[in-house]
Amino acid sequence: CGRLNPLEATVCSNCNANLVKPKAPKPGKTNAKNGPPKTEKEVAKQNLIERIQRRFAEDERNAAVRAHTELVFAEVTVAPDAKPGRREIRVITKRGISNAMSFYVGQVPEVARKPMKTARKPVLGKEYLAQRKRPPEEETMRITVPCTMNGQIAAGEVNRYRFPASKGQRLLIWAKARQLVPYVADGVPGWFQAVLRLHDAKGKELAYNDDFRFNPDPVIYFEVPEDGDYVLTINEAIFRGRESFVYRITIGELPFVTSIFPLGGRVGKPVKIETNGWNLEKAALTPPAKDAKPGRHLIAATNGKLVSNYVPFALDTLPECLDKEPNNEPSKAQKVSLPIIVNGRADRPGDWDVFEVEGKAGQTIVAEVHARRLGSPFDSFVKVTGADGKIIALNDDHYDAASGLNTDHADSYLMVKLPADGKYFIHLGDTRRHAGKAYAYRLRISQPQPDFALRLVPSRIIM
Ligand SMILES: [Ca+2]
Ligand SMILES: [Ca+2]
Repeated sequence: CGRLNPLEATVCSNCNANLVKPKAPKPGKTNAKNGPPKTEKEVAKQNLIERIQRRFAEDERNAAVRAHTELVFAEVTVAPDAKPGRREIRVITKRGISNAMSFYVGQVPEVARKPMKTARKPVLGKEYLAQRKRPPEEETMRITVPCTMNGQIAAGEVNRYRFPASKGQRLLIWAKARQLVPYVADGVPGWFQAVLRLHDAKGKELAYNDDFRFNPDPVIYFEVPEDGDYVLTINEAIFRGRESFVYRITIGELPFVTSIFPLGGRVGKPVKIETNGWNLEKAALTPPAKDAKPGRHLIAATNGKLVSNYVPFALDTLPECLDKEPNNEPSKAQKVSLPIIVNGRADRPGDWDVFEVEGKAGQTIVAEVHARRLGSPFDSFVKVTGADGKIIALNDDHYDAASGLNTDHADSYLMVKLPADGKYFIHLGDTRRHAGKAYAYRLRISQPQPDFALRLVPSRIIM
């Protein structure tokens, strides 16, 4: 039936067929039939075969999901000068190309837990049978900071990491979980909803994070209050678990950008970017290259060899300006001429930014916000009023099929045909009336800009 069984098995665990025991050569020895390996390449090949055979022999897979019963092992060598960041891995076979999986090149020493061997099918009322029986010595792993920890979460499991830290250390603890496997088809929610907790040596909880803003992957910034041992734990929010619930947590005094302002600029024009975040004193943000094209670019701050998280930065071709207070009502509106992109932010709770434009009867104008799509927590709400104060158009959220992992379509878009010549006011605020340094936006007010984008779903086709 093609099922992979342990080497010592005599009967297939799937179809009960008798199995012929493979004659696996012992490590370091060779099969007499083939003779001794002659070249370095042949030795390497034989070692690889032995490693693969051991891997399969050790695997006792009885996965709850059929997709997890087929295995591919890949060996990856990271070049010493490889830039930290995300790569894509796909499996190419005669039958086609697989979907892409994320693989990250890290920048600090790494540790990995033993892979999960079994996740027996949960049965209603007997979920405990699906829980992995991890040996006690595997529950807590000792690490030294900085470190990137790789692991997997089984049902009901909590993984612990114990490390010594010194007073005054400013630790960034940053988990990747949903970023690694964004969608699990039969999960609700359809991803590993990771939760981080930090405890002192006596077990007192010192820090906790479930989501970082609207991103389900948690981030903790922790200033170490005294020398001692600390324990970091990771678990699933409702203690679900399975093979695909993999994580990477990085801990260290690493730079991390929490927000930038403005969120973008005009192609070819220099722009001064304000950067907020953690461990950024000696870090410098690298803006897009001078000849970068319009679009969304990912930029990061670097501190020596250490690279922060990447944040989006938009480049557009239209003229730009900054939001100028006071502009909270039509009588104090900021006058702008079209087309324009306004870079602004909600400075204080309840802030409104109002912009005045001169319109012509029959003219069509568009007001579009880029905020959430550029990593801002700002949840925009836009309305257009005439000189008489009457609302002629409004929008809270606009669906954007190109918005990727972001399922919270908080950015606004509206298109309105002006009824008469005269003044019009575009009002912009945060739906929840929140404010702060991070609550930045880019508001485009312009004529419609017809365009199209072609997208292919799914990301692979097997003929
Ligand atoms: Ca304002
Ligand atoms: Ca909104």
